[in-house]
Amino acid sequence: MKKVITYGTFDLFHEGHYRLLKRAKELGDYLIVGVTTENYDKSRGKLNVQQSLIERIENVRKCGLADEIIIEEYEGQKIEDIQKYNIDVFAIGSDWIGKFDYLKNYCDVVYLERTRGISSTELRNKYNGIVRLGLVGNGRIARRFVKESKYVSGVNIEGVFGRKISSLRKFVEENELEFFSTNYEEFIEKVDAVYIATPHHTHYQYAKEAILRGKHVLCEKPMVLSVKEAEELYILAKNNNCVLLEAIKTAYSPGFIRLVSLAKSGIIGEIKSIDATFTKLIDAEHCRELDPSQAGGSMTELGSYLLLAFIKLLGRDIKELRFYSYFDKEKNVDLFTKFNLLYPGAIATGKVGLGVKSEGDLIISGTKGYIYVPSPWWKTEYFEVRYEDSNMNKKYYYKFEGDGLRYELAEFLSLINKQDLQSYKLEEEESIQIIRIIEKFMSRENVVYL
Ligand code: C2G
Repeated sequence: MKKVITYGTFDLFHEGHYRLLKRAKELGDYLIVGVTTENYDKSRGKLNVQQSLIERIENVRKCGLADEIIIEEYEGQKIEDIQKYNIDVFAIGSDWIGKFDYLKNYCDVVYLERTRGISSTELRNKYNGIVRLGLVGNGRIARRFVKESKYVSGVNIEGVFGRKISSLRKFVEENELEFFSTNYEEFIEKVDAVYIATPHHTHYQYAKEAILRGKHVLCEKPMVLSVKEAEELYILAKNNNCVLLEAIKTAYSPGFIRLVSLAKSGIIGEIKSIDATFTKLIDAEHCRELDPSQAGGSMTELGSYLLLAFIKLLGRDIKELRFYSYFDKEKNVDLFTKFNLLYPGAIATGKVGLGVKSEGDLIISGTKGYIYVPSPWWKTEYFEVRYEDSNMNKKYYYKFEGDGLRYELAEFLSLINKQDLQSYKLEEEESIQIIRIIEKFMSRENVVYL
């Protein structure tokens, strides 16, 4: 008897799951399905799983394809199961290609092509709670986003919108999507929500058109480049019952959320000063990050992360603002900017650079002690609370999974599911204030030239 095994979360059981199990079963005579526990999913960084283990097991049982159902509880279990159950074939979807090659020492490993779209109405009626998402833009970040999305339950990336057919075609093949389109209206009709990852200056138009057609929008930072546009979009989103979320990934990561609550709990006394740095040396001549016609520059590219930390920790009441910048004079883009935000009773200093390198850490100084977050603080994972008496120091660790895009996606989906238009992790007013400061910089108001 040929025995096949496969594993999965099987949350919100759908046609993709069914087709996978059917083809897995056809590879042998007896199919064992491993369903993941909540703890195991947590440990592998899978977010937004909506059904309980019992419900998910029931989903698999009801489909009638499994001869036996087991529970996957820990890392390394697959090897043990394969030996214990005398397995001949391990099967899994092609979104995991390569990942399970190590099992070839124990049995055959088969990657079955994943089911791409769930957009046809026939299938659609059967789905519950799965958001069909479209990507606006097919650059580096969109690619990373697709990879991260497999760690978030309840979403299927259906298609991509862009301008160049040849690169769109390649993107769709490489990322196993259902479709691409160069026509925004047509693209928008096929999805429930969009992730906008195009150059900054194009966000506004894409977001607006999506919202006007009732689609939820997750938009890369800076969402837009002026307060007027931001306010307009947030109002439009509300009127159209759409979630509009700015994708500053740090804001949604567990480590950063804990850091903010801890710092504000008084553990270091009153916060008097914050220093944050984020630099990323860019050497390519013709890259978007340094292109003035695409709103490039250190502040527009990286400023949102620092401003998020300052506003989360010290609030929106900024009394004075000054930027000190080193510009590429020909291009009129800032290669480095140091800026001060003066608050009543506190000061925040940020440094961003695309042409200057520095240590990317964050220090929150208080009247009783300080918090040190080592580089890369924007992927907040580890930090220390330090005091004069070092015996009192404390260390904190929260895993930051992957490159963090899964956190913003999980928050976005959870808002859609709860029909909640506002995230406490990044409130509308906070997002607008971040954009206000970037806009001030772009107007060159309060800029001192180095
Ligand atoms: N799948 C598919 N098509 C989809 C969605 C999922 O073929 N549109 C496949 C996946 O590739 C996987 C199975 O269905 O083989 C279960 O998917 P999930 O429930 O998302 O579980 P997953 O996170 O892929 O579990 O130990 C767990 C496994 O390593 C993977």
